[in-house]
Amino acid sequence: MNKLFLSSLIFLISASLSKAQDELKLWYDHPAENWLESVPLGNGRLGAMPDGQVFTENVILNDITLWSGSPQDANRKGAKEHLPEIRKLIFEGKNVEAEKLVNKHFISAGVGSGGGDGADVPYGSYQVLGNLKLNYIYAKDSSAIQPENYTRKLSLDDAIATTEYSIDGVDYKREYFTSFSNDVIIIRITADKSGAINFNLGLDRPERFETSVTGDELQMRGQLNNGKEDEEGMKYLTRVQIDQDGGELSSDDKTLEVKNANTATIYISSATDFRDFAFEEKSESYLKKAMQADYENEKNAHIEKYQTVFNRAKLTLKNENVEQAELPTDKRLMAFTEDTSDNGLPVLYFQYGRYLLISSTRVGLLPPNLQGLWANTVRTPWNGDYHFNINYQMNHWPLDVTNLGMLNEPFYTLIEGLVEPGKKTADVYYGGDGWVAHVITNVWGFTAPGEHASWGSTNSGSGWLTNMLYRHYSFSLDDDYLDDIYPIIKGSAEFYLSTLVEDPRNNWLVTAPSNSPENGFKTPDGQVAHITAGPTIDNQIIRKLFQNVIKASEVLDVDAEFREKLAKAESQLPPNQIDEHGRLMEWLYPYEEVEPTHRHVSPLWGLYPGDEISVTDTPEFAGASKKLLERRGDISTGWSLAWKINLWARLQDGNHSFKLIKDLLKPVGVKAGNLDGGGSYPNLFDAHPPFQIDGNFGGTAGIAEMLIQSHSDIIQLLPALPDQWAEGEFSGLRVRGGGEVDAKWKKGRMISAQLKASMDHKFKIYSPKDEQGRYSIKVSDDTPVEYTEDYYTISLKKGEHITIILKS
Ligand code: FUC
Repeated sequence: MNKLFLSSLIFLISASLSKAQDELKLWYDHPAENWLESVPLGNGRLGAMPDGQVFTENVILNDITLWSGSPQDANRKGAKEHLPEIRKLIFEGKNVEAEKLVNKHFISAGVGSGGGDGADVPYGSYQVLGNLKLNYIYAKDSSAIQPENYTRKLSLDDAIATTEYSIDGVDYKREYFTSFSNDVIIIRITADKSGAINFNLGLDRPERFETSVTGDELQMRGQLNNGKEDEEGMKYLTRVQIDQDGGELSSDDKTLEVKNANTATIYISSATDFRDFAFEEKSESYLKKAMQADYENEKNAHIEKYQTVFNRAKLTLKNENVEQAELPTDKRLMAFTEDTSDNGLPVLYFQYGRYLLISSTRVGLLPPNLQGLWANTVRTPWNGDYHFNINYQMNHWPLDVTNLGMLNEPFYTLIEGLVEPGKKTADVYYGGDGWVAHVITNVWGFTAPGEHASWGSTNSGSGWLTNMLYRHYSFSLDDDYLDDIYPIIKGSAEFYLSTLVEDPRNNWLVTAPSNSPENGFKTPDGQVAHITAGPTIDNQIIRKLFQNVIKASEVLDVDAEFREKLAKAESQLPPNQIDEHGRLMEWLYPYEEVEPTHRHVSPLWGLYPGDEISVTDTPEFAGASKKLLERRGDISTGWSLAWKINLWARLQDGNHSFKLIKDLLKPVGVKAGNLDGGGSYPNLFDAHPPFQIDGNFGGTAGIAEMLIQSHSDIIQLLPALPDQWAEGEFSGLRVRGGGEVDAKWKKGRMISAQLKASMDHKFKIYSPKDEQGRYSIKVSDDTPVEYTEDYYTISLKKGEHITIILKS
């Protein structure tokens, strides 16, 4: 194919695809009738979800740091004295008896997470900050007028929401954003007739608040329950001021009122004393600075900051179903169940995941919790905490591949904060070295096991976390970062090295007690147990951890002796095993599962997010993984569907991944007449149910995984492209080794791709022999390219790039 022809082809494709790319928005033709119909805004600290009602609007406000509870020592004293007995019972096959002992002596002290309802116990809960309640007043009584031309929108291009309608001959517009510039929430109300804006507003929350007006400022302040006797927990202060043009501003002791204004801009500033004693001053200075800035300047600064991050990755799929793509988002979601040819919807979902990640975490602060930073109650499901048996990790799956690597910092900082408390937990329960975290944590550094053996004893949580810390290094190759994480990942490896025990049947080194996240099995005598030794996921995680620490110590040239110990122990870890049905085994022994379709697909960790099982290198285990995945079935909770998108992508079955995208996009909610089962709410929040943001992030990662893979340091382009996505393009997807890839494809075949190196690295690109000649590599200079055994290998220096084109 000649060059000229190729570039005109690429131009034509880009032109035909660009229309769909303009449409990155969620929109509705009616106000939100419940929380899950309203759109989320967030600047990584503050969140806002306006319902867009015409007469009485509620804007739900959030602050990612707002937690009840307090630090506590939840380690159960004397736990390790029971360890030998627990282990003995496990190895004698008396799992039920072992589980009883775990429940008695080896769970957290106190009430742990309060059964997931821990708002008033020391564990605490992430809580809604409050409600901004607005009453809009029009010239005529609400019973006499009806709004027309109503639209409500969230633009992902500029992170701004709008509500527009006409009423009684006046066009109104509200513009909302959580500013990435001056860290406040801003709502601007305009009308096309002067003096037409009339409203009053107040603030409240379900409990623990006082409101007052000082001068022109409405304040809400309070103190949450720390779960201890004095109940003196976290303090917060929210301030609201209005900047108006024309008309009058007045107040009583609880509300602000605007009459006959031409425009009104509402500024909401809020802060808590989480790690910050000067929070009252801070909330004041944020407010002042934002109000001093010109509105348009503030908005533009917000857009610019947001776009610098958001625009780093783009995706377009050719979409011929324009009619469906133009439907309001709730109807579009419904229509997708019947007709999946609206390729713009998965693209929107992909970019929405990136938007949500950018909006729910910030460098220097906290990572997204179970609901990102959007909660509407003081008792958030599962306390809106950080779960380590899938959820917290899944929240960060799209981070590197979709070019948001800078948001790894809060993920890292939370883990770093677990090291000191985790050392105590390691000692009190296991007499172990290093540090450990189990299944849950809060912002107070909780590392003890959960309060029930059936779910709370998984102790590979910290291993999984540290593997993700290393994964970020694989993408960035930033040695300073490796230096920072090394003590953390080493400490995690030290824990397992010091606490693994020999399984008497095979002399393998195993964790005990532990469990395969939340799944139970039948013991040979027909009883149900969870507690076991060496579940497959633990073995895979620890194997990877030891390998990572070995590699890191080599790069950093430290700890040669420790490296040897790790290598020796690694060789004694249990291998993956296949049962008589040809399925990958979940436990060390071929137990029968209690719930064959259990949502956790833990033994497949080695396939994704791990990489020890792959179609190319370990086809036998890939086949056994597939059999297990088939046994689990597709339908499950939101995050489980999302995990399976990634798993099928690793099995290189794009059509099956696509089928799971359809499942993840199944409408859930009051109007869909469906409140059960995984899927998506009208605002495209993931339904576990209830709302849990992990599925959004896992789905985004899954779409990326279908388009590009780089596990085991091998780049695979379009490894799991479904038939439905025959034509498209992406840019800015990242691969391990510090590379960034742009690609275009047509008729399911890649026509051109570019790999840019952001670090010096030897890249390997998979191009199987039977299709040899399918790609030729055109290099920007004379860099040599090797082709051996299915792979192109090419060394690039930082800043260099290569073009990969379809060979004629
Ligand atoms: C894990 C899962 C549940 C839920 C909870 C928040 O424990 O097993 O399904 O997602 O986290």
